[in-house]
Amino acid sequence: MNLRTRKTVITCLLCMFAASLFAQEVPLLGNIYGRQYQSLNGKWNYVIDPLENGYYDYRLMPFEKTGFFENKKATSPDDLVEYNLDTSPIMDIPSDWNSKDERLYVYEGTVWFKKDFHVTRKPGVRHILYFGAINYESKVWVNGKKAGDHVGGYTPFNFDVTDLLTDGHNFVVVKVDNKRSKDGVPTLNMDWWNYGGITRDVMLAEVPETYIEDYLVQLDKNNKGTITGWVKLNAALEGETVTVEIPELKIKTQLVTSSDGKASFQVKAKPVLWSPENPKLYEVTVARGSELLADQIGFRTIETRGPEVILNGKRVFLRGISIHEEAPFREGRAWSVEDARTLLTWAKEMGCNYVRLAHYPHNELMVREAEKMGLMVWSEIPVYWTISWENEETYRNAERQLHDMIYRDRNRCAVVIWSIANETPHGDARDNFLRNLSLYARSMDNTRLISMAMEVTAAQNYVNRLEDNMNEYVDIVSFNQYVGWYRATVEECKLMKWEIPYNKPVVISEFGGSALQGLHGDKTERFTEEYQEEPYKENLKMLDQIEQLAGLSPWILMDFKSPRRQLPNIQDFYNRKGVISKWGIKKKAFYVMRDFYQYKEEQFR
Ligand code: GCB
Repeated sequence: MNLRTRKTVITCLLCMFAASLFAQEVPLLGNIYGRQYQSLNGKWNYVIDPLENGYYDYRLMPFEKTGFFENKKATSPDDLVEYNLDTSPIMDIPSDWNSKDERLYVYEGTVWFKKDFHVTRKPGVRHILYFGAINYESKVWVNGKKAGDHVGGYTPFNFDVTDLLTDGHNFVVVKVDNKRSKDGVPTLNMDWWNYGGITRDVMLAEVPETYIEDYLVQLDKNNKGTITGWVKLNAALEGETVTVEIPELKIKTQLVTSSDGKASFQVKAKPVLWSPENPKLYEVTVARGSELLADQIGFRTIETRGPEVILNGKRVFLRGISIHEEAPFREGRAWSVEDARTLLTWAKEMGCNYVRLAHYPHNELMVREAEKMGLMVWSEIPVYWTISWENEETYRNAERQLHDMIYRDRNRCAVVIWSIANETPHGDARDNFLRNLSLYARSMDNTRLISMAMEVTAAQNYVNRLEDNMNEYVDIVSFNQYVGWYRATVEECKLMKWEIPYNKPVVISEFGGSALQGLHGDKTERFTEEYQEEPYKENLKMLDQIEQLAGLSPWILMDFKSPRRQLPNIQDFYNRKGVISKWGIKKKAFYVMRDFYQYKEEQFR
């Protein structure tokens, strides 16, 4: 063993020793669904704790040893224990609590969750507790001992809990707090429901002591005849052999890790390229010893050329629609494959080849389904409206969410755009914040396009001019605009001129209007389907005049819950800008979009 190898082995042993003493957050496991895991979805007990009495004592000092995380039981009739997680009500996880318990409909605060589970301990096996997402802040204990904390409601995280587990019965307790805060990401104010809870899958993964932490397999950005990527182990071990196989392309390549535990590769290949017309995915396996990860991966290139978006070397029009992670046919958050399929099938029926997943990273299954169905994806972080631009902690939080979004989905060829913000106010502090985010995104992934939803909220003498210092830092110029709904009249659409002084593709990230599905009347009567149809018709004519127009994602596929939307009998806490109702009924505007996309498809054929 040479000196360098010896040094890395020692570092590694020290890391393993440290890890064996306590639980810790570890880098996210790539491809969680391709691993060996036990699902911890299902029945969890919960306790509503508005005063956080399970966490703080009466002097508001956090409990160190006692607290609801202890999951204590009275052991004698005179024992005083003022909670009982076992006999508390039960909630199905994943879910948002707002739609599960009337008392929690508009609740913002702490809820405790507890789940019992069984583990068979085996030598050489580590256990990683993985949460797809918890909104917004969470603290996790296993068998009464701290596993870790997390902030941010829409990205996954995981802890190595091996040394907290016992052979046989175990329990996990999670304190979830969805209180909004000024310095949070998102901040206090937003136009969607602040669903609280453990909103995505929970898994306990089993990995060997040294395991494949993550990998990347993609088409070379500059060479369609080459597949490139890397495999990374959790330990900085040199000389380890890993294998990447793509049987259908007759690729089997053995790699050897360097001292950082990473091995890169490049192989010649001529894959059938993934596209909306042919969303071809290849079976890919990444293996080391007995550990094998299976994935389905597609290959494509995406770039811009002047005002054009180019997919696999060919100009494409992004026929899109915006979507919130809101469940179809029931109240609450969407989280399952079925939810994803329903929403995305509607988008396909409209003629889409692209979806804008707003305003935060959606669950991984949604992105995977979009990929299978041939839908390109815009993925976004909740840097929304007016967040605390000058606060460093807020920046770190946003950057962490951006990192985790890219990290989770960088093997998904369907994702073509990373969006760093939505409708943010101009100013130096904001420019600085977003510039840093954009540079960070590019440093993590230079194979995709970067954008953000800018805005145009006024016109002078009917001239709408988009000016934003962030132009330099995006590949696609996107903006939201609501002519005919929030400003000007539908008739004025005809008079509007658009000046976008940038030689880049323009994608209109939002436009639209509201209608209560089934409410009919004159086209001058707000909230009727006829009224909603008009801005759609007129905006499409108006926007199609924009020279650099390369795509659209009107607002929005389906009605969604929002506390901002108060109008009784019309809104009832729903933003009604959906072109489909919550119950799957299409409004008139849906068909306007479908016709337009038919025309665009023909135009770009
Ligand atoms: C917007 C926002 C979106 C809102 C929408 C609306 O510009 O980006 O989050 O829901 O307008 O309905 O007002």
